[in-house]
Amino acid sequence: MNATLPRILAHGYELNATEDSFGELRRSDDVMTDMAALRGRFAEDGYLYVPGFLDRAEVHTVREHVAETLAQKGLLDPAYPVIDMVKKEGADMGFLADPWHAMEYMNSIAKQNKAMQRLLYTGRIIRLFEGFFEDKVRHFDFTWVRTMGKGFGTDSHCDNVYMSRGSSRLCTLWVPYGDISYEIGGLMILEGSHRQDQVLKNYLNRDVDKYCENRPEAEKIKSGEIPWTWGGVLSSNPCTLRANLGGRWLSAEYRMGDILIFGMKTVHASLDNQTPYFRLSTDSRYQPASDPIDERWIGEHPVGHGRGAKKPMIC
Ligand SMILES: O=C(O)CCC(=O)C(=O)O
Ligand SMILES: [Fe+2]
Repeated sequence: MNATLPRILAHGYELNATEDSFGELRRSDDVMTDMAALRGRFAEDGYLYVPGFLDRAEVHTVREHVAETLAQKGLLDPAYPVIDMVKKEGADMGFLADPWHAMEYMNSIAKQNKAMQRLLYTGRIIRLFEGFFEDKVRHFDFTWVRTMGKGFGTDSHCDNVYMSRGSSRLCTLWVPYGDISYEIGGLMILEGSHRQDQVLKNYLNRDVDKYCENRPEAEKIKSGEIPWTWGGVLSSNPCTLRANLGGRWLSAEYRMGDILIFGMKTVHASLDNQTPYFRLSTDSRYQPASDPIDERWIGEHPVGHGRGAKKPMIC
């Protein structure tokens, strides 16, 4: 039994009932000054978890700006300091279920937050990826800003199904803007899942923006009436997924300043938020500048999963 841990939930399922089902992410601060070792660690683990890599004050500034935006949108409980990001009772985040509204919301929060742009796309992060890729770095212009209220986290998936039209070396950077206890719920990674690409072959080959031209819903997808028929989720039951693929779910009680990097074929999800606090994090994407790029995520207003991204196929 993981006796010292609180209940850790994902999609309502308890993850930490036994030690062979849940554990902590391996830290990679020991290989940060040796790029060959860092690449080796990434190949071995499918992720890099580096606590305290970023300046906490800079991360906090980003949080201040987002908290202010949420307050202006009327989503925070006015009885608490804005910076605590306590969700107002009844504040409806339902619009995030629609991928187009979610994209607009994330893009506007990210674009107006200069501190976020600076933190993610200049300085230490870019230097780290330059060393890691041994190349100039290009990042997606779109930033995924997650303001997760009480409730289920993100279901298990690989990022490949959302952004695989460019570089195979694309990496995700996940950054927490707050100290995130297990009850607030941050990102988790399925141990060894990046080596399961044969088992996951059919899943990994899919692209959420491809649609079947010869199916009845094709017209609605083409016209934009419905965003997609499949949202990219690998499984909404993290326990059966783990039982099938093996490995433990790995996570951490993140602190402001920590970073987590992972590849396109690493299975991940996030823990449920059991508290009234919003969980704030971003995910952003980086690749070698000389590789092709997935055009869906480029430009002032990236098309994302919108109409212009859809590709017909015969099923
Ligand atoms: O933060 C989350 O809930 C999900 C993040 C994610 O899927 C990612 O970083 O790729
Ligand atoms: Fe993801």
